[in-house]
Amino acid sequence: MASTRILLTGFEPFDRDTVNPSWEVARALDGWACAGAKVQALQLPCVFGDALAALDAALGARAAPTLVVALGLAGGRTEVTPERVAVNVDDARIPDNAGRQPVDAAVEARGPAAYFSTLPIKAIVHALRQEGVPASVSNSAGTFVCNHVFYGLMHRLATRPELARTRGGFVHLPALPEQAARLPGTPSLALATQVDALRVLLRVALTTTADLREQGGSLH
Ligand code: PCA
Repeated sequence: MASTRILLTGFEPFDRDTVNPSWEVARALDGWACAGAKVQALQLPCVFGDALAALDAALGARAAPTLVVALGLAGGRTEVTPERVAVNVDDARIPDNAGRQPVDAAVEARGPAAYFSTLPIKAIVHALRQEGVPASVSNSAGTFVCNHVFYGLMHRLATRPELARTRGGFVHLPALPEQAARLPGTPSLALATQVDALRVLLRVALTTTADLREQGGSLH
């Protein structure tokens, strides 16, 4: 019997698209059990503020989750990319799904400039590559709704006593082949591969206590 929960979030489609791999992956894993924990999938609106309200409702609804992994699409990326750092800024190049387009606003007015992921991002990348899945550490989650949710999540884990033992982070995913078919030249990864990647990622996140020390930086 799985006694703890993993909250796995994905986003609704945005920017006039009809599908978002992050939600397709999350919902495919709803109910999946791993290392004594069971996945609860949650869809977040791609809307500044509302996305964090939906996250709050799920965090508070039951006992604290062991692990929270938020997923999002990074169109143009070729790999599964665990994010290293969330920054305290909303700066939207395009409107969100409610037409909001904040510029240089803080995610949390009194929050620190940034938070690091508490997922073992190096061990995750290592394990994914060993499974034959392209993966790299990403050093920027951007400044749109994904970074907003990542920062908001890490702020909650850092400041709410009941979430002190919950690990969390954010992972950007490449587009799906059907999206690449509509936008030729876009890199993509099949849904089944992305779902398998998340199974590996969640297992590593639940079973790794100290992260690997392995190069994951970039020059720009
Ligand atoms: N990707 C966007 C927001 C929702 C999503 O899936 C981002 O990277 O901010």
